Amino acid sequence: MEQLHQSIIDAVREAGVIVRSADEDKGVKEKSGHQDLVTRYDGAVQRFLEERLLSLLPEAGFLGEEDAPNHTEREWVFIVDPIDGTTNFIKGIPIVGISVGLAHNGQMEQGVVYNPYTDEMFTARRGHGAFCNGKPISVTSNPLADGISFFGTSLYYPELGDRSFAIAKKLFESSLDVRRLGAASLDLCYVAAGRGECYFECSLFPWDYAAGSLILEEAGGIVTDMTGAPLRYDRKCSLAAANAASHQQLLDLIAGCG
Ligand code: 2AM
Ligand code: CA
Repeated sequence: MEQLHQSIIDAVREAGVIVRSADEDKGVKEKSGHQDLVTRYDGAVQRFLEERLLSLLPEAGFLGEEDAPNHTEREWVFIVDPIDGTTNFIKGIPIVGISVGLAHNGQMEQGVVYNPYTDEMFTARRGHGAFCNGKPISVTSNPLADGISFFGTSLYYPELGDRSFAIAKKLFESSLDVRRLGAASLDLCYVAAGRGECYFECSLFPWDYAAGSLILEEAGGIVTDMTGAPLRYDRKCSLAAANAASHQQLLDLIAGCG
């Protein structure tokens, strides 16, 4: 497992070279709509990772953002977002995650999230702790009142906008301040690394949070959906993630927003 983990990290680091050396012209196209964009690099990085990862573990299935799922009923499944934060990537905002999770019978066993611009490699194996560039990381013990609150706007679902901003407004009033990074995988890693205390988003796909959720848990945090139920990795989910000291407070605040 340790050897496999290192090989996954190596593959993700190589994928980072592709992202970092992207042309000015990224070949931007609309996917489902005006706010849902994709570049030719999303597909290229996914193809690179699919080939590399399946060569490491040929019996695994593969679930990625950019293509059809491949044998996701298998015991082992890679769950991959080749570029998390595509809009940041297009705009030149250096907050982008290459996210690779490895699930075993529906439970995350390994998580790797790499920001190729800051050269930060967040990693975790179940039961072995969480790391950034090889150094152990852990959540803070701050209550929300002393915390930074990350959130995502689920912008692909305009009907969730009012709810997202209502919760964000409450967090703005109840914590030190709010931040919106634009890459769910890194929101989770930032809470894991103690750069903030909580994160929520009303609707995400498994590839956005698979790796980051394990990294956060291994750093001592708690992540559930916004009702407090365990995350699922086979369909969309809302996300409520926090250090252990403020997770219940976050759930209560969300429930208080209706
Ligand atoms: P992306 O950059 O890979 O598209 C921003 O709020 C977060 O939502 C990002 O992590 C973004 O990932 C993710 N996201 C992208 N497409 C989505 C979709 N259709 N539904 C929900 N979340 C999405
Ligand atoms: Ca993506």
